[in-house]
Amino acid sequence: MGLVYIDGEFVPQEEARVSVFDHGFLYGDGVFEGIRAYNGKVFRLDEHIDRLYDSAKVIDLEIPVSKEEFKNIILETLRKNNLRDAYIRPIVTRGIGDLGLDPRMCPKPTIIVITIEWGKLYGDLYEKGLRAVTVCIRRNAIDCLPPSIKSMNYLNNILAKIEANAKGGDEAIFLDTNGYLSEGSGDNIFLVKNGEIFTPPTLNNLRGITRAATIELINELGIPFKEMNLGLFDLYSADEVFVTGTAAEIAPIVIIDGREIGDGKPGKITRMLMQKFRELTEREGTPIYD
Ligand code: PXG
Repeated sequence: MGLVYIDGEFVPQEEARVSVFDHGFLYGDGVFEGIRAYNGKVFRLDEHIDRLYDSAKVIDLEIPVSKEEFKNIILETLRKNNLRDAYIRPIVTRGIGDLGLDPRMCPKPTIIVITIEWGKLYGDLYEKGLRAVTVCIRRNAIDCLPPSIKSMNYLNNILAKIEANAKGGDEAIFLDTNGYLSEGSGDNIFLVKNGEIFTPPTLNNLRGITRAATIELINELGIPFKEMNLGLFDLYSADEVFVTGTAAEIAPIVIIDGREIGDGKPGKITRMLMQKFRELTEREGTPIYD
């Protein structure tokens, strides 16, 4: 049975519980990460830890262990569970408080690390491509709940997912409150037009680690690339569209709101990047075992 790290202890999965007075539970007051390990190595661990601490900083939550200690907790949890290919979910909540909102009533953040064995998110959809739909619900406005915080408040994303499910989409695509393209419910979005690759700047979306890795690959391949504000016109008229995320990796989107993207099959540039990304995840990472 799997072991979950909670505040210094490794607890069997079935007994892994948090208090109903934890503000993570009561208010979604906390931050998290989603990390992958491939073949015994954790992909971009430093980047994920940096983002976790940045998210915590923005919500004024002081994580009571150092980054180095946090990395060791993650590696130790993977070792305790004998994992080599895994999805890793570190969570830091505000901790136990009273029923009021005030975070000052929560003296000690709760630290949790869940690890599970994990393969591919979308199965054969990587070959066939995903159907996506744009959703009515807009991405949280940057001056309300900045989407760059990876917070435990995921209702905005879940509302998008519910809408995508109802409309028969594999993934939801968000616009922001100004009508600019934002991201998917759990991934960043790119499009290809006339041999050039475009993605929205990160103000209205999560600063994806896979997004950053994908941009590195694009630059290595020498493909022209631009970060810019994009809209529905760009999306529907693109030659190729793909999403990037720790869970999704790089996944092609072939239909959006009933419109075929390009010829309705995963595009050449998307497939090339998927291959390069696979090689990257096999090649680099923090070793779990010596
Ligand atoms: N945008 C959002 C809103 C995300 O939640 C990404 C982009 C991609 O970021 P990374 O750093 O992973 O490249 C995420 C990823 C899921 C799921 O089920 C995805 C995420 C979190 C929880 C669940 O797909 N985060």
